[in-house]
Amino acid sequence: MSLKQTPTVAAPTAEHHREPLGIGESSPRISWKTTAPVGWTQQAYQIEATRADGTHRTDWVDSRDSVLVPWPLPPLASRERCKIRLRVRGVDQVTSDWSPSLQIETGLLGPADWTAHAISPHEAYEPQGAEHSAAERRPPLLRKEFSIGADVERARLYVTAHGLYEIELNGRRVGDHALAPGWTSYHHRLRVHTHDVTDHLRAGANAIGAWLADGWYRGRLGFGGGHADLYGDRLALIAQLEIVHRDGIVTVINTDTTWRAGQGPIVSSGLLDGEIYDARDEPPGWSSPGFDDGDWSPVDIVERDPATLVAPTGPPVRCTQEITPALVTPLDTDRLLVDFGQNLVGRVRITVAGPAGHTVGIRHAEVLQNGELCVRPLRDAVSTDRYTLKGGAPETWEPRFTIHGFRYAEITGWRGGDPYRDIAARVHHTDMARTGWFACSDEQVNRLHENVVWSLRGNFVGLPTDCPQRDERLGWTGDIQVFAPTAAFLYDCHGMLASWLRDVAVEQHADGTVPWYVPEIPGGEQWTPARPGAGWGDVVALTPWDLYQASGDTALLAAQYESARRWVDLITELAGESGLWNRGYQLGDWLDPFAPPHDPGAGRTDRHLIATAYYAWSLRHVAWTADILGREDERDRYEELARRVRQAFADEYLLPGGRMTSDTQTAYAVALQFGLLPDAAARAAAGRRLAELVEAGGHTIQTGFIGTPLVAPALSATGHDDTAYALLLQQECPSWLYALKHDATTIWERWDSMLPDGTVNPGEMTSFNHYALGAIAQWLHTAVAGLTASTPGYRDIAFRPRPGGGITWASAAHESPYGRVAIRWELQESELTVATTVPTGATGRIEWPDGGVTDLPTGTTITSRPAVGSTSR
Ligand code: RAM
Repeated sequence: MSLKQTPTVAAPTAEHHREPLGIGESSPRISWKTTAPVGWTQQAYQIEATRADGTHRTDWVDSRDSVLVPWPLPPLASRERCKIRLRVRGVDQVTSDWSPSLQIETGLLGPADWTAHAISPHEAYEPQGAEHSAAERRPPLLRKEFSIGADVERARLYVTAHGLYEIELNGRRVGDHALAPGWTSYHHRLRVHTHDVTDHLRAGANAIGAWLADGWYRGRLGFGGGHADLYGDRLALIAQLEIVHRDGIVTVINTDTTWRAGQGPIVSSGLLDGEIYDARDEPPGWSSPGFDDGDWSPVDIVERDPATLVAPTGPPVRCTQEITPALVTPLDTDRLLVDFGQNLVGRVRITVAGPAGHTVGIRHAEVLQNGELCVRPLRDAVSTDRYTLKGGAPETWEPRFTIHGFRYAEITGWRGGDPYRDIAARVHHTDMARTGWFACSDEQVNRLHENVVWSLRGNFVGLPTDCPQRDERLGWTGDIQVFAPTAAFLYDCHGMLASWLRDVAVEQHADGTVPWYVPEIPGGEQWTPARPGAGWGDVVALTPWDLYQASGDTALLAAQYESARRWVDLITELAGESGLWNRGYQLGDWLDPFAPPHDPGAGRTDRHLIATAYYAWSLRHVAWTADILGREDERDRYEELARRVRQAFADEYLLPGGRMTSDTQTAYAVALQFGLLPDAAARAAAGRRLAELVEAGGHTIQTGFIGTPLVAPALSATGHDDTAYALLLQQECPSWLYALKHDATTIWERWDSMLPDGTVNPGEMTSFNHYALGAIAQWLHTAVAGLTASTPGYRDIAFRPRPGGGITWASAAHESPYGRVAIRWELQESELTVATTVPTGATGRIEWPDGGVTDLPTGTTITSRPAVGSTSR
């Protein structure tokens, strides 16, 4: 009897959504992962959609594609629910069973769907130019009561705010999003979340209540004291609660002038300052029906163009982990020092009991000095939460509208209770799916990798930020530009970054200048007005491409193309005939350890060499993008420009004999990795010189933000893996592992954020949670473990294990668009054994250190080969 094994298909996904409720795409693209016997190839797929008007099956579509295939049906309408499932057929004519279903639901797709208004507490009298009083600035509560019948079929809440919000229905919190709606370019795009609130409603009287707080909208942001009211000085809520009854009738509860505004227990709340909360001011039952809001005030309608309301493309911020104290040290009778054992981002939850009016304070810091919190690196961020008890039974509290970057907390006013039980740190960030893992035989390298993961988590809060602790926390373009490939391996951050890149495009200046950080806020003389900066502005050309490599999503390239083109056109104008970008302000190899601490841009590599290198590299990316988008004329034009700039670069910065005008690691690494050298001989010479320089530097780091991500890959690409390993495994300052001596649990901003003598770097800019220098992790994934995508979306996978550094085994895994890709290699005596996993729909091959190639079937394969080369340290 022939027993043909049938393939199985997992539940499909729509676009890059983790939770496709309230999506903004009317024709979402569909992806799925198949598990099939070795050798199976998809020949066709068929999609079935169940909509209100019945179930529809598409014809079989002859295609091998399974990632982001076009929506096969008429577009979805606003609020439409649709169930999707599919099956696939192989070239062997064997058909799979139907996959499990995916439920998709669109949000409000157009401005006409909005009947809710933006409402804000009534301002009675507003003398021109008068400052708002503290009471007026106090974060308000808003509420409304309504009545419904027993026949609720389903209910949806579409909600956003000027400021931050949390919603309660009948006394119970709606959803678990934190810091919603997140920070976007508010004037252009304000994110709306959709919640299923069916279970919150009941027959008869109901009440909806909202907490509001300053957040990014009107809270103090930025350095040098910062600025408040950057987007406006009035908080507002926009909520549309749509209740569908069993007979199809819809009741809509909108934010409008029938709502009431009152004072809540939050005295003040700021992202940088922390939250002050007086529980004695909690109005009991305020978000339930029957509450007497007679002394609350009316609300005003304020301006908001519904055309600027957008659906999320990525997951919300959430609490993703709770950490209990690793060590609690009493400092005084009622003062505790709590060490959570991990530098993290989020907030502290306390459970306390005591008399009404007693206040417990929580201060935060990333490091200690002399046994106390070291808060100097926070600069003007106060980062202090204060909770005043209402008295009586134990009270549990966590601030609502702030987050801090910390490993240590100092609790003042602590009263009894077991701190190990009653204090917890709650980690917050964009709730992305983890997609990448790495491990090896060297525990220190594993910790380094773990630190990169933690710095990613700490800085991805709806947008990619530079640091979570001090008075900054901005969407710096250069930091994510160098880190995006690493991030896209570790987490599915496509949706979050796609949203941020939209903001970058809308905030790009009329002349094409890309702001240093987005959203752009005043930054003092150095940053405002923004000037075009190499490595930072190039985010618009490089990052969409990096995300495309991970996801295979060409729509992102299309969406960002104009922005990328405007950037390179601007630089072309600045460079003029020479093809060299050698004018204007540049950050260069920012934080080169040889730059003076007060002038981090004054690194040893010629800034204009770096600028011209980036210019050429971005031009090529624009040309490649144009090619994919079928814009052939533009492709040819940018390719030709790129060729000229490469030539100009070589003429200007490459000396006869193969040295460069800046004889630095960054210069050679950039030239190698950005393809700027004329031929193989020049590449080999640059690789040799780079290796010499790394060895001459005693394998300590001699590069900043620009060079650091490129040195190890450039060494690997030119046959100097051993040198790259020595660089990785160096422990003296500056090095990656140096930080571990100081118990680092995240990646630092400066190589010596903590000085060798254990004191905190006195520089103005000393973050302990900055992901840029963590870009080395991508070399761990692609070279140490050897997992690389050779075509976008991991459709073709090359496993290139390069054992070295005394490491005896390494492994990496990535949840790719086709399914799990994995490798684990092990050196035993003189044999290298490699176990690989290739998902259905992808191809895989091993490229051995000795140059041999093994083509792999799908599934898991174990292969061995005599080991070559040195593996000693
Ligand atoms: C610092 C930021 C960021 C960097 C800029 C140039 O203020 O922390 O990391 O991109 O400077």
